[in-house]
Amino acid sequence: MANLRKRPAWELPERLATPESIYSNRRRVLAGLGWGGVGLGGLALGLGGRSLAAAPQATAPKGDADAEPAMIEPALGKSFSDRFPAPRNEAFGLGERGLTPEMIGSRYNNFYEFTTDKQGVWKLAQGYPVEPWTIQVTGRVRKHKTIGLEEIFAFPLEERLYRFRCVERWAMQVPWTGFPLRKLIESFDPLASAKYVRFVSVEDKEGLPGQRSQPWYPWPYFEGLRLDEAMHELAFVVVGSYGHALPMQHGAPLRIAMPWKYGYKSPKSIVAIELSDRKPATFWNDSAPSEYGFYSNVEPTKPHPRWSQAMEQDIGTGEQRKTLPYNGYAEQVAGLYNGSEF
Ligand SMILES: Nc1nc2c(c(=O)[nH]1)N[C@H]1C(S)=C(S)[C@@H](COP(=O)(O)O)O[C@H]1N2
Ligand SMILES: [Mo]
Repeated sequence: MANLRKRPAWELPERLATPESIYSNRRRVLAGLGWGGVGLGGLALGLGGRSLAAAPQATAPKGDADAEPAMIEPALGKSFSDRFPAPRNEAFGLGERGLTPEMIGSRYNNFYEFTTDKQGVWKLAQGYPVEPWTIQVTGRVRKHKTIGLEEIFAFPLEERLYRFRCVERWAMQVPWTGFPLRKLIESFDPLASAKYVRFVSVEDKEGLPGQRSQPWYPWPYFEGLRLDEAMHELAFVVVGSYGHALPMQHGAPLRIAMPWKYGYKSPKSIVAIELSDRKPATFWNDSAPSEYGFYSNVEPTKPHPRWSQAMEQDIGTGEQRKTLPYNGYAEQVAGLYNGSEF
């Protein structure tokens, strides 16, 4: 696709390339210190530390991917491939920022169902079966139902360029393909008592090695949004990236993108959606409540207990830059909040 700036893969700065799993261990999790970010804990972001862009490059991973840059394979294979590429909605742009090269963003993932090693997710995720796939819709809706991929792909698709910001302070810019979450929720005919939406990701102890090897986590992954957040124009159901259906590592066959929130608010590989009158619990808030709130809007002045959120690093360019309130979407979403949300 013409919009892609191709670059050699594996340009990740050394520190970013350090697998988080080296630092995290079971005891830390159980102690409530949580996950993530630990691998970046040594960064002197914004403190006069040397520029990571200039830091020695990561040792190129050995083996197949390095020798022979792999295609980014849609988990659906050829299924629904006729829906791509979808027309781009120019209302959602990146300003002066460029897109992150696909080979970087799709080789550096958080998907704990496979592994906590960000560079290992894509390999373990290859070939994970996503057909057939069903989504159970329950709760405060008039239309309880089970939907499949035919229903999901019946929504008209569009491409949007979105910023993405992980709480671990890495950031990227991705062309997602999908449709507004509002359209999906409206199709369930929610009752007036529906105030929140809850998502559940796939559970599969046999097929997902990270669910087997990390039994201390409250699998399956679950997330939630206030209904007005979920109905906001920016809340997006994602079925594709870079002009094709999603590769597994990005959460095929469908995931959510909430670009003004930290990345963990965008659940992957969703199998259930529930509309509720009560605020749902979330995977990371349950695991480490002092570190991960329910709202989790990107906010540079609210430090994470273990690190400042003032700065972020672009995984494509290595650039360190100031974190923007609501990840740059303040104009669109600040009105949803009164400032007390955590
Ligand atoms: N089911 C599930 N969804 C998930 C996660 C996960 O581990 N499991 N990780 C979250 C986190 S912390 C981030 S930063 C993003 C990463 O998305 P990406 O790998 O597609 O960039 O997915 C989010 N959604
Ligand atoms: Mo994240």
